[in-house]
Amino acid sequence: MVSLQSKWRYIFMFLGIQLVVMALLSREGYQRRVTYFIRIFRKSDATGSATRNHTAASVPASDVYANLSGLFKGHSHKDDMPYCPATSPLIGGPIHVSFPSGLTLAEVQKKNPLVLRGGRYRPPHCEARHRTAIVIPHRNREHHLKFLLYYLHPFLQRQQLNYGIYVIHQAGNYTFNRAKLMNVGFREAMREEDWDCLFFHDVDLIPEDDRNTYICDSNPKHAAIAMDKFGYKLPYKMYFGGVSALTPLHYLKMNGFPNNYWGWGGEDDDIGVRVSLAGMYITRPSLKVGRYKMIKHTLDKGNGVNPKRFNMLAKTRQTWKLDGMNTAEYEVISRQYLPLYTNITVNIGTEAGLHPTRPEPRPPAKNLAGPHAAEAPLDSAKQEDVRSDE
Ligand code: UDH
Ligand code: MN
Repeated sequence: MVSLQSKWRYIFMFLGIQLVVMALLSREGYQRRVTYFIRIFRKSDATGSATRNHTAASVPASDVYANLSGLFKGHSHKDDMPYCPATSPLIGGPIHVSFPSGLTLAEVQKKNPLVLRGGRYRPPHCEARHRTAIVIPHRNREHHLKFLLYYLHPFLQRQQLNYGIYVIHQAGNYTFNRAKLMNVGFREAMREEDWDCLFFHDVDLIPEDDRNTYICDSNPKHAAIAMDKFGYKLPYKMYFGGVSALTPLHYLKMNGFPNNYWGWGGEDDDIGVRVSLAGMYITRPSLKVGRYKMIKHTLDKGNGVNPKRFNMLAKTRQTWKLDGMNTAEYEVISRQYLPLYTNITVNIGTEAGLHPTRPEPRPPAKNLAGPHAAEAPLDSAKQEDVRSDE
């Protein structure tokens, strides 16, 4: 038989426990706790479907042009506009990416009426907080470029950036050199505008989430950390390939990228090593947002695997100050301000220099020699200054 006294004791204990539970719940925010528990059940459901269709967030992937139609009304850019909000209200998260066969550049142009000549854009209703240049190394990938432009323009507009797209096209058929083209892109983009961030961007990588903001961090950023071809995760810890973002200061601090990696492979690892040799470190967005789809392709003609890459990589510590932005020699062949991007076609020469097959020029006749006639035609920066672009 339970006595009356111990009955009361149980009742008080029960009430006491209830009070403690209620106090705990209200201290942490009752609502948050309840939603947390509800989310536990939802979470298992969301991750289940994510592994099935490769979409990380529970938010459904949207059309990259959704959210933008409101911008087209009254779109004159004025000088006295307020700054854009710190987080763009146009950002929507996961983006649906597919590659329809009939797409044309004219259609991409029509979908992007606010993009100006040369692929430049500023938000129509506010002053952008960030100025970002996209630098794309390119040769014979027009098909990929078309898709990248289709997705990248609205992606950047959703982020309310002041941006410009530069395609650096390697002239001729000699072995491709991705990193040297980036050096060209850096110098040629900075020549035009005081960009505060440069995104070095493979032509075949399409971002799948617009929360992956194309602005720079305090250290060099590797943006393409979760590609479909690597199962949406980093292939190895030091990987720095695909898409990376550096401020002009970061870029110069590490003497830019190497010029001597001809052919496929190694240059991205060299760049990663340069970051740490220059006393910086690599930052990354979360795996959830740093997601990219790579347009399927095989190794290009003219970009065979570079057999010297491992030997070269072993020497980066000795070479990074001797080879890079300070020694990048090239000649701009043309600069075209196209409707969706600025195309810079460039001669980057070969391992043997800019004009390896051209016979030695004869010394100029005395009375014809101008101020630059005696200069070797190698220093492209000087040549560029002389020819002054349109
Ligand atoms: N690129 C060109 N033209 C070329 C070579 C390279 O534009 O001829 C540029 C382009 O921006 C490309 C980037 O350089 O995205 C990197 O080259 P890549 O795409 O060939 O490099 P990736 O690591 O190649 O993607 C992987 C080899 C593919 C073999 C897969 C076989 N299943
Ligand atoms: Mn590729």
